[in-house]
Amino acid sequence: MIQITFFAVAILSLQPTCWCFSSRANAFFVTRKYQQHGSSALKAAGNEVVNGATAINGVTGEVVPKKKVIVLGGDGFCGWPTSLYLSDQGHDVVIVDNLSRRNIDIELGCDSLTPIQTPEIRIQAWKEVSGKEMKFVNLDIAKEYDLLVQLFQKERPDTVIHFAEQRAAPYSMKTSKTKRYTVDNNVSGSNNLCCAVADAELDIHIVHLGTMGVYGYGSSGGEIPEGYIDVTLPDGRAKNILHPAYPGSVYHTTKCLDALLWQFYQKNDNLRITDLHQGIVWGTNTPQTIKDDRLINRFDYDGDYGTVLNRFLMQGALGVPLTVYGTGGQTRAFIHITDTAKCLELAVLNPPEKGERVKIFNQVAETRRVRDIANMVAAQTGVDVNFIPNPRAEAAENELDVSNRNFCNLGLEPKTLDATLFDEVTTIVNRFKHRCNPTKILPASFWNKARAEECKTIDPTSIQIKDTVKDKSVAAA
Ligand code: NAD
Ligand code: USQ
Repeated sequence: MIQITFFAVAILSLQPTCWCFSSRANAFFVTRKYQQHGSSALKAAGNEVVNGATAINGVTGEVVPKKKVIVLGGDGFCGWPTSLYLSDQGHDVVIVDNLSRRNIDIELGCDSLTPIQTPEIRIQAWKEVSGKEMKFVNLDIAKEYDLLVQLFQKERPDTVIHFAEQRAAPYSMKTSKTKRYTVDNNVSGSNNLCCAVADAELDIHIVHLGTMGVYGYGSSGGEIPEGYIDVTLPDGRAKNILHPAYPGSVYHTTKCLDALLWQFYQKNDNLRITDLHQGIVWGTNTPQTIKDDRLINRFDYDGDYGTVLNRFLMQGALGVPLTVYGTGGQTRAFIHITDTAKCLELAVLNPPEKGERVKIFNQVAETRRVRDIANMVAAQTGVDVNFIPNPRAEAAENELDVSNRNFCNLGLEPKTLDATLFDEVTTIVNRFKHRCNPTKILPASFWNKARAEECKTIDPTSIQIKDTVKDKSVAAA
């Protein structure tokens, strides 16, 4: 009865350009296309009338059934803003994290440039600013298997988003200890997740954050499709297979191993799985994290965890020459953090059918060459571009052409690199630059002995933050 009333009101108030009804999981939902996305009138109607049974698709503006989502790794750089975004759209969110990333900060003697609060304070702050509850569970998904199964049985989620992996390529290549930790943690976590979903006997949709790096960065000579590729086998047999894996670090290798686990468990246990091959994420805050200082997102800037564009923006703001590795000829895929959250929402709302093969989406906005990005940041900030020996074993130059049609077909209009968005990051960096440890800026992990030898001239103590810059930031703090 409540739903009938709601849909009557929703239909009368929406004036869609086109819509239809369908039924899934015993609930009706409205599919419609809007001329304008994200109408606030629609939000008000949805939230008021159904009293929490629905959520909003922030990309298309559709009213959708609310989902219960467990976010593994929800304390991290991508997981935290995604959790807030999903909660803001009306979904029920439970965060699971073992805080290993915070412990690695201690191990490396480095910290997020932004002062991130404990999970408890973050969740309390979100409740105060939004009125919405989220739970936090401290659990190691790679080691605490029984607790993971029990959690699934207790919470009965519709979806589990899996961000909970060691995600830095340089950290994964640092020592034999970090190589082994990365494989143990990432592969065990993903295997445990699949086993736990099967053991819990629940129809849970797994959404995993993979990486563009599974395809490799050679120049394949054409567009990289989304996960699967048409090939011709000997004797002219046509086949569509998983794209060959060509990882460039131990970390990227774990994502290739994950991809095989998804294939196996989908086939064997009939699991619903979506694997998102994400490019390099940049930016820091989102419309949710800026609502309160206590919600601020992590910002990694060091040579192990900082990713290239955020590092360059930070270096530009500090007046430090930009650290371009080798010729800077590497072309990579990029996506802004606000779009990461939107892609996750689209994946959560569009699970594969039972029995469907693993859905694979490329989660990228655009591709850019590293030295071109450095030139953009240098032009904006006036710092020099410094070409330093490459600590990584990677192709000096590569082209990259990537399909992102799956997300675009679901309505995503991703943000591309632009000066206004650069300004947002620069503002954050300016505010917290007094927290930067300049000895952590240069690379400190080398892919092999030859790379380490070539990088011997790199001196971590050589980086000087311009005094005027540092004084100003301390005064502003
Ligand atoms: P992050 O390190 O900031 O977050 C990962 C979180 O997972 C951390 O909070 C960590 O404590 C937690 N975690 C790790 N192992 C765990 C375990 N065994 N049990 C419970 N929690 C565990 O990383 P991020 O940048 O947010 O990346 C999230 C995911 O997205 C990763 O899988 C990464 O590979 C993928 N990804 C990230 C980027 C990027 O540019 N940041 C790009 C593409 C893909
Ligand atoms: N680079 C520089 N200077 C720097 C830092 C990096 O020239 O100061 C270069 C690197 O040599 C590399 C490129 O920039 O060619 C990208 O490096 P990165 O550290 O930004 O990204 P990467 O190691 O590939 O890893 C990051 C995330 C990882 C994610 C991956 C997506 O840490 O979790 O999977 O981006 S992708 O690159 O598409 O595989």
